[in-house]
Amino acid sequence: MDSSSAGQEDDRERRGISERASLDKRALRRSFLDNLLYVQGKFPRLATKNDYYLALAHTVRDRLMQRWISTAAAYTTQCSRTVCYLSAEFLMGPHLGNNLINLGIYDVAAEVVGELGLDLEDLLYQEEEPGLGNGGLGRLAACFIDSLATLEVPALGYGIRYEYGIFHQTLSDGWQVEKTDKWLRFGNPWELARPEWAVEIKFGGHTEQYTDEHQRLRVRWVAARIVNGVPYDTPILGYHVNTANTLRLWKAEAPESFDFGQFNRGDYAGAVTQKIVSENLSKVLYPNDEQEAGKELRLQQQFFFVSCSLQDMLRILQIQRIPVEKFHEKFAVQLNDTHPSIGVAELMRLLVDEQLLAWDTAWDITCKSFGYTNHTLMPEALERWSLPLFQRVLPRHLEIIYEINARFLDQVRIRFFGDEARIARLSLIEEQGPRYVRMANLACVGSHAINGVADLHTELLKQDVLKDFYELCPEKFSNKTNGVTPRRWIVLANPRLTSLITETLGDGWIRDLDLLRGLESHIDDAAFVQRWQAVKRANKADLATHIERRLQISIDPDSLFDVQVKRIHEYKRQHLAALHIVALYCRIKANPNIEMVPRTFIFGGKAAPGYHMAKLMIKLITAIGDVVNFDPDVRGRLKVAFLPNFSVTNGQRIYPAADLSEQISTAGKEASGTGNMKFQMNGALTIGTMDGANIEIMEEVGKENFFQFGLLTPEVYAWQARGYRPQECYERSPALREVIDLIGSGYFARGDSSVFKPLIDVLLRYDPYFLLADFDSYVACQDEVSAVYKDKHRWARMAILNSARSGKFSSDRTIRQYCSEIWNVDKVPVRLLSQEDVEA
Ligand code: F58
Repeated sequence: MDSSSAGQEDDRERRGISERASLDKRALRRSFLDNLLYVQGKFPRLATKNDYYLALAHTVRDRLMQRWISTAAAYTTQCSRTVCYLSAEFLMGPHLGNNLINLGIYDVAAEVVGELGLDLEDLLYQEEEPGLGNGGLGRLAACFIDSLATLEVPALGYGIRYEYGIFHQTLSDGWQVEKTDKWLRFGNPWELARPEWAVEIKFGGHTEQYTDEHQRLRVRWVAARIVNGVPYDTPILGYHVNTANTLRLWKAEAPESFDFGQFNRGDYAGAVTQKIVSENLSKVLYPNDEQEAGKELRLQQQFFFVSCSLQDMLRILQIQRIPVEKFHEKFAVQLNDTHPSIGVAELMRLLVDEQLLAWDTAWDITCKSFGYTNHTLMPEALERWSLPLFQRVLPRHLEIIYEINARFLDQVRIRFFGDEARIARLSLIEEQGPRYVRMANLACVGSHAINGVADLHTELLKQDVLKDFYELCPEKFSNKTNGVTPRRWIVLANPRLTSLITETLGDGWIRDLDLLRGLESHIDDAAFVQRWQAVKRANKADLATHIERRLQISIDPDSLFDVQVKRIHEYKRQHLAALHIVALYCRIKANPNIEMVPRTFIFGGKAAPGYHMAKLMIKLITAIGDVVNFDPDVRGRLKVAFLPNFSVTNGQRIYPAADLSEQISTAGKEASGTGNMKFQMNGALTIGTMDGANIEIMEEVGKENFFQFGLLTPEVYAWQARGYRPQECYERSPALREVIDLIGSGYFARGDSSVFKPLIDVLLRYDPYFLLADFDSYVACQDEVSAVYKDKHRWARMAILNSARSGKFSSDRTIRQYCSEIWNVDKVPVRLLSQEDVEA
C-alpha cells in the first residue's frame, strides 16, 4: 500500500471511530434521559443530584448486562474451571466510576452529563460506598476480583451482604464517634437479587445415627433453626474486556414456612422475633481489625455464607451435569484468612452426609479444593472458638472436626514418634485450659496450599506462626505478595497522572503495569519532570481545598504532604508519627526562627470501637493539631489534619496528593500492607521500616529512593529476648524525653495530665511495639526527608522512579501467580453475544 492510500485508510478509520463515538454519545445521552424518566420517574427540572446519579448508574448497568450474560453463557457452555474466592469482607468502594473506566466510556459520560449542565465527579460522589470490609483484607478481595475479571479468569466472589457496612466515623472534640452505615438507604442499582437460587442453612440442634438402605451407618443433623440465604449478584467488569464476573453476596432471611408454623399456632410475636433473629445474621459487619471478637453471631455469619456458597457450587455442578466427585476439578476455592475455614468441615458434611460419598473420597476432594491465605502475624488475631459455643451452633461440624483431627494426628504420631508437645500444637483442638477449636489449624490441614502475603510474612509464618505445619508439609507453602488494581488506584483516582503517563507511554500500562518502567527514560526530560510536578501540585491543591472545607484548617499546597492513612492500631504506630510532630514543635518553640521545611501531616483511619488505646491515639493526634495549627510561633510550618471517615472514596482523593507515605509498623508485625503500594504508584516516596511489602518496595525502587529506618525483625526479637526496657531509651534521648514529658504534662489537653497518661504509661513501661527504641532513628530519617525535599528537582526524579518501578505491585501480577501456582486455572475469553444470540 502506498503512503497516500495508507493515509486515506487511516483517515477513513479515524472518521469511522469518530462516527461511532458520536453515535455512542448520542445513545448514551438518550439512555441517560430515558432512565431518568422511566426508572427515576423524573424530568430534568425536578430531578435531584441523586436522581441523576441513579439514572447514570442504570445507563451503565444496562451496558454491563450484555457482557454479564455473555460471560455466564461462555462459562456454562465450556464448563470452565472457576475460582471461588471466599471472603467475609469485600471492600468494593463505589462502582460507577470504575465501571465507566472499564467500559471505556468515562470521558463520553463526562461530556454527556456536562452538556446537561451536570458535573460527572459530582454525580460519582453521590454513590454510597459499599464499605463491606474493615481494611486491607477486604480491599485486597476487591482488587483481586477486579484483576480476575481483567485477566478473563472465570471467578465468583462469595461473601455476606451486610446491611450495615463498616461504621461511619465522625469526631467529637477529637474523639472517634461511630455512626451506623446505612449504605442501602437509597437502594443499590448494582445488585440483582436471585431469590430463585436461595438455599437453606441449618443451625444448632443435635445429630442422629441411622442405617441407610445399604446397611451403612450414617449421620443426620437435626437442626434447631433454619435460615434462608438469598444471593444478591453484582457484575464485576474487567478492564476493556467482555468478561463480567459475579460478586455473590448472601442475605439472611427467615424461611416463610417457619414463620407460618408459629403464626398459625397463634404466636405472632414469636414468629416475628424468629424473623428478626434470622435477619440479624447478615445485619452488621464486625468492626474489629486484628482482634478476634469471639462472638457467637460472628461464627454464625461465617458458617452462613460459607454453607450458602458451597451449596451454590454444588448447584452449579448439577446444572453443568458434572459429577460431584469432580468438585475439585471444577472449583478452586480460596479461603481469605480463616473466616471461611469452617468450609473445610462443611464441604465434608455436604459430601459425606448429603452426597453420601465415602469419607476418604470426600477428604481427597476437600483438600484438593481449598487453598488458605493467612493475613496476620498478630497472635491475638488467630481465630479460635470455644468448644461449648461451637458445639451449640454447629454440633455436626464438631463431630466432623474430631474425626478429621483423629485421622490427622494418627499420621503426625507416626511421623513425629513420641513428640507429644508437637502433637498438642498441631491439634485442631486446644486442650490446655478451656478448650477451643483452632481455625488456622483446620485451614492448614484441609488445604493443599497455604500462602502468606509478602516475602517476609511468608518466612515468618514458616519460622513461627505455622512452623509445625511447615515442618509437616513444606510443599504446601508459598508466597503471594499482595498487589492493588491500577484501574481504581491510578486511572480512576488520579486522572491527571493517567493522562501524563498515557501521553508519554500509550495506554498499555493499564493492563501491564511493568510498562511503567518506560517512565525511567524521561527523568532527564525537563519538560516531563515539570509536568509531573504540576500534576502533583494540582492534586495537592485539590486535597487542600477538601481539607479546608471539611476541617476549617488552611493548608499550603507547597508544603510537604506527609500522609498516614490506615486502620488505627498500636502496631502500625500512628503515635510514633505523633511523637515526631511534637519533636518538630519543640524545635520551633526552642528557636522560633529555625529553618524548617513546611509540612502538612495528614492522618486518616478508623479505630475498632472497643479498642481504647487506638481511640486515644486519634485523640492525641487531633489534640496535637489543635495546639500546633494555631500556635503563632509555628507560622504555618506545621499543620496536622485528621480526616474523618477514611474509606475507599477518601483514599482516592488522598493517595494521589501524597508526597511522603508513612509505613512505620514495628518490623515483623505488618503482614504486607497495600496502602504502601497505592502511594508508590501515585509517586509518593516511602518512609518505612523493613516490614511486610515495604521490603519488596525498597528492593524495586532501590535504597537510594526509599527512606528506611528502625529495628529489623531479628533485632526486635533480640531486644524482646534480652528484656526490653523502654525507660532506658527515654533516659538516653533528650529529644524523646522532651516530647514524652510535654505530652505527659497535659500540654495538649488544656493542662489535664490524666488524658494521655494511659498511653504514656504503656510506652514507658512496656512499649510492646518499640516506639521508643525506633524514635531517634525515625526522627533522623525524617530530617533526611526534609533535606531531600528542599531539592524539588531531586524529589521529583525520585518520585518518578517510584512510580516507574511499581509494576510488581499490580494485583494482576499477584492474581497471575495464584492462577498458575495455586489454582491451576486458565483464562476464558468471552465473545460478546448479539441480541439474537441471547434471545435464542
Ligand atoms: C491485613 N489484615 C494485614 N485483617 O494487616 C495487612 O498487612 C495486609 O496487607 C492485608 O491484610 C491484606 O493481605 C486485615 O486487614 C482484617 O481486617 C481482619 C478482619 C476480620 C477480623 C480480623 C482482622
